[in-house]
Amino acid sequence: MPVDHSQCTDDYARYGLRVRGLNDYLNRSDLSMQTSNISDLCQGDALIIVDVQNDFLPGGALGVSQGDQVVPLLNHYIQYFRKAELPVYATRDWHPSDHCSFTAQGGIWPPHCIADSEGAQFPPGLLIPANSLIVSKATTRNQDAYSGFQGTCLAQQLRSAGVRRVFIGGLATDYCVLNTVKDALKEGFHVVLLKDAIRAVNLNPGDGNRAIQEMIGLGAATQQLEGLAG
Ligand code: VGL
Ligand code: ZN
Repeated sequence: MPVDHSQCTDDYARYGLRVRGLNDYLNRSDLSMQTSNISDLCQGDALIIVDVQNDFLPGGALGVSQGDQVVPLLNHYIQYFRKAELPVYATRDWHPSDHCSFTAQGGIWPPHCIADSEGAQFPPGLLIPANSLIVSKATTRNQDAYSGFQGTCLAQQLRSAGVRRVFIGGLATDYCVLNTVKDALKEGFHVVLLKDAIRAVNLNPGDGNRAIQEMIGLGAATQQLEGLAG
């Protein structure tokens, strides 16, 4: 059921809580959030960090160009969610060594994000809060999953935590971010794509930009830390 987020402020007022939005925090720093009717964080919001793992960073087994640049941006977003005491979720690709998506098994990818390997770890510079929920996906040989919702309990966990709107960033724009955003929308969540905190594989030139347009076309809002409207 669609949720009207204009109610968020009222909820806070009703429970006598201070409304603490992204803009409050940003006003205290030199960053500015684009003007948006959804720029204030409120109860029911969650951050989902998608597949920011060593193998997807430059030099990794499936390195995404400039993939490392999302890390400091995501750390900023994490800080806002932490200060607002809102939940943070992190998905990770977590494959067996003979996973069907690997070229040796007829898939299209080099071996990557093998469970427990160094390449599957989150980079040490990514400051994932200790109480974050980690969602492992594509953990069995015969199934791939680009979406953090596929074959996981993510939707259920978000719902039981009262989450209605998810802010999504990470890697890669044209695969796991795209499919996680699409499933989040299908599951009835409002979605804000963190446009500055995503990077694309771009197997075909323009894949990343097409993915962004597709997500927006399906109903995702966008937000970024700096600059003009995204
Ligand atoms: C991904 C390719 C293969 C991703 C995962 O996280 O976007 N891409 N497996
Ligand atoms: Zn994978």
